[in-house]
Amino acid sequence: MFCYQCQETAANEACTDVGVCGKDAETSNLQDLLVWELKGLSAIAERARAEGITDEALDVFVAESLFSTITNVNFDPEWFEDRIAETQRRRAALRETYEREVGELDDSSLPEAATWTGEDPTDFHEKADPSTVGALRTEDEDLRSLRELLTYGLKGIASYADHAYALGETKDEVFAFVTRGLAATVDDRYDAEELTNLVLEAGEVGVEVMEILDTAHTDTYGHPEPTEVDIGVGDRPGILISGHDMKDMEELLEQTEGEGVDVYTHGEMLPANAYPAFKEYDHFVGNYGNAWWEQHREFEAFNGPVLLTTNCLVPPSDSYADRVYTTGVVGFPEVPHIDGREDGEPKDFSPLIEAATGTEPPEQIESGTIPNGFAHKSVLDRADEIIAGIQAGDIRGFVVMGGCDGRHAERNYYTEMAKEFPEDVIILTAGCAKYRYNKLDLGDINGIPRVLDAGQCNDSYSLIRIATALQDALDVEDINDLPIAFDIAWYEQKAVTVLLALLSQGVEDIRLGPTLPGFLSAGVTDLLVEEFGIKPIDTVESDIQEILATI
Ligand code: FSO
Ligand code: SF4
Repeated sequence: MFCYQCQETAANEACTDVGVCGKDAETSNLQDLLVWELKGLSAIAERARAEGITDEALDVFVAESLFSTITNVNFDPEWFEDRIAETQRRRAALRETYEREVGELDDSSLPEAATWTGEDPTDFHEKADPSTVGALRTEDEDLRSLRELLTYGLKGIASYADHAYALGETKDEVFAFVTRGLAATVDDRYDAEELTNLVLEAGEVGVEVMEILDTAHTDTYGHPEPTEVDIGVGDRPGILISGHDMKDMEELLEQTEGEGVDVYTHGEMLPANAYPAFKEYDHFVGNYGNAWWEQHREFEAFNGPVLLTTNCLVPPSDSYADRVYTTGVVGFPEVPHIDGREDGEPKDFSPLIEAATGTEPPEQIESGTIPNGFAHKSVLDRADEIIAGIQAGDIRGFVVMGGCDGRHAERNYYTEMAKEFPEDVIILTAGCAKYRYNKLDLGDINGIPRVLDAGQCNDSYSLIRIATALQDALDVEDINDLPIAFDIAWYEQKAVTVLLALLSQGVEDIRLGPTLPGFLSAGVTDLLVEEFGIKPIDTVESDIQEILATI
């Protein structure tokens, strides 16, 4: 295996024996083969699109399949064997349609990924080698780095498109870009410059897809409201829901009402607590625990069943594995899976309700509340107060410390940064990075909390909306002249999309930590440094000083 798609990759170079995340070599290689085949399928789909042949079901299949290869989503080799076989079936059907409607496809004009066919899992395993179908098939390091950077950006885009699709929001342009981008990574005609342009375009499409998802969430569940989320526990059995899928959240709350069980969020599902539609449920108690990487201890102490709707799943310990359920694109061998929706019918979460009945209530691990619900509407509703605060000098500026949390001890940097900023600095956040400082009680400035949490990683879109609204209000032409600095933490591929989205908005001088991506070659790093001023984090002391000098 060879995988270097996340921040915790071994030695910041690559996982080559087993993933630090727990992914085994067999699964990793099959993921490579699936992604390669999706690229080949996209090469044909791109030609079909040019002739006006589109297929939304196929686009969604591609998006879901890409999503399943994001870090900590699916660890089940059988899932990938099935998906690879299905990709080949769908590719053959698309090819047939194309040849019937347009004319014969010349194999010599297609990449091998569009024509290779394996008969069965044995063939898949033989083919699934990193140097044949994975990152290492590209020898030139800069080209490899750009192809992978684009692929990871597309994975994030695909995941957000998939969530929006579940809520009935979709845009063909997004799927069209995913098709074009995937096809480009197996097309030798694309040189470094063209791939760089596609990487930057992925940022623009990233903003677009986050906007679509924002509309899907807010049209369906209302705009998040400032909310003090309870982090204690009730005295009834509980079900814990993690991940990002709000449709799953809705159906779980609906089906558990009146069943004598409480529902709690974990990790990235915390922002569900701020949506008006979900606040209606009395048995929705609050949030339990912290970011994804602390789940071993926390799932164990929770006592009740746990539902993983998306990343981030950590291979479960024996002590609670029998209480874990997956759904959507998440999977783990031997862990029960709640099937998808059929014909508009909701998913059936009754196995979790049955499993919860009679269990001990969650063990109390914390108490108190944490503030949430500061997405664009609730922040911009107070724009006048914020502008007045800036003009009066009460608010010196803002630091965006969004992104991901993770296991590395160096991430303590973000806690220390939050503590060390002077009291006239406001922290804007989204994603699970916030767990490093959202329980610190950093106070407020004239009633405006010093930590404004917009929500999930996809709600980074809110941070862009807030920045552009401030630009208008303060009559600042260049986003970089605003009193806002960016100190982003990354872990998995959605964060790559968020980073590219910020770059597409012209944001410069972003600090990125705790390490720069292992998949960036020296050449691509130079490009990001020269063009955008991206820099690694340094010490708390020097970064605070530098940031304060710029805001
Ligand atoms: Fe994982 Fe966290 Fe939201 Fe990231 S829970 S790490 S960017 O925030 O994606 O899924
Ligand atoms: Fe390693 Fe990250 Fe890949 Fe897992 S996802 S195998 S930790 S690089």
